[in-house]
Amino acid sequence: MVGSALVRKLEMSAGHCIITRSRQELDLTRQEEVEAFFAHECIDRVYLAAARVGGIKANQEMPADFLRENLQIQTNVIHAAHTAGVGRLLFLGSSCIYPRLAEQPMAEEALMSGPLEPTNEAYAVAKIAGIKMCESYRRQHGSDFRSVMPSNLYGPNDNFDLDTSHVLPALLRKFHTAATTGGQTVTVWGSGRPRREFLHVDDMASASRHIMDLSPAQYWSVAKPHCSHINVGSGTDVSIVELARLISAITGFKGQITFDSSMPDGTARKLLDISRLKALGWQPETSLEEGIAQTYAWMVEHWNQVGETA
Ligand code: GFB
Repeated sequence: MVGSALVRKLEMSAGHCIITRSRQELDLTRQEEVEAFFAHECIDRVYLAAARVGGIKANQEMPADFLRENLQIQTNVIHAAHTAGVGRLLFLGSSCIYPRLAEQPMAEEALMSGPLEPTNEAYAVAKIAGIKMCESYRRQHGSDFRSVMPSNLYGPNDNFDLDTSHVLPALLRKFHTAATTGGQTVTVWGSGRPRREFLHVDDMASASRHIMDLSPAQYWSVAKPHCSHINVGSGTDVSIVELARLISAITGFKGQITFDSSMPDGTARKLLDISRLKALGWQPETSLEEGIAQTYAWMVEHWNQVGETA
């Protein structure tokens, strides 16, 4: 999802050549394959968006996979980029790096100030390691390796598999299915009380490009050597029940919303402090309503491919 949005964004301007590899062509968990790729291509800038990602259920059920694969991918890419002399790298993390009880909105300085949320601790630990790798390569080798921490992302090419997806695509699928098949109820996991901040993936791509293009002096005027990451979010959050009502209205569902209290809530609230991002001159453009309507249209248009997932 993020990779394809980055390519769409980069294709909008000339003057560079975009090099991509599909998962089938290059397995980023294989160190030798990654080293051979960087040795062969002449790469100036790297957007490191590749990761094993998933919603609350997938994170809870497969912590070993989330920890191992993300550590492998980012270690291989960051070190190979350094060895090949890549000029600049942008590592994409996640807002789950912050402590589960972090003060809201969460500033970059909240990193490692308290215990993590258990439902995604493994993934968060991998992402924290990625930030610290970028900082360490800068300290030891002078590498211009930067990090951005997005809030919950959504948009075209999202994962709509109900077992492994995040909440927004899951609810789009559930409400659409009920609305088009005469379903009377839609079940939302947990209490509906947790609050999340959602950002359209095209805004994330735009913010990533903006941060990548800043001069070192501009970036490091805001980023700090031991706290170098920049939060990227929309600046507002909604409760899961508010999100469900919004998606219900957009899909035209007329039935009842019920809650499955046997499913976990996860972090009570995740709202990022985006002061650093604003100081660097970037603002989000897509409202949640517009973004959901656009993603819903995309899902319906690609229903054959979406419907193949569970
Ligand atoms: O998006 P989500 O899976 O992940 O869930 P997190 C957010 C909230 O939505 C939780 C509730 O309180 C879920 O219980 N929810 C309600 C649902 N209905 C559904 C549903 O049908 N599917 C899903 N998936 N959730 C993830 C982390 O946390 O966020 C990752 O596990 C990562 O590590 C990612 O950070 C951005 O926001 O809780």
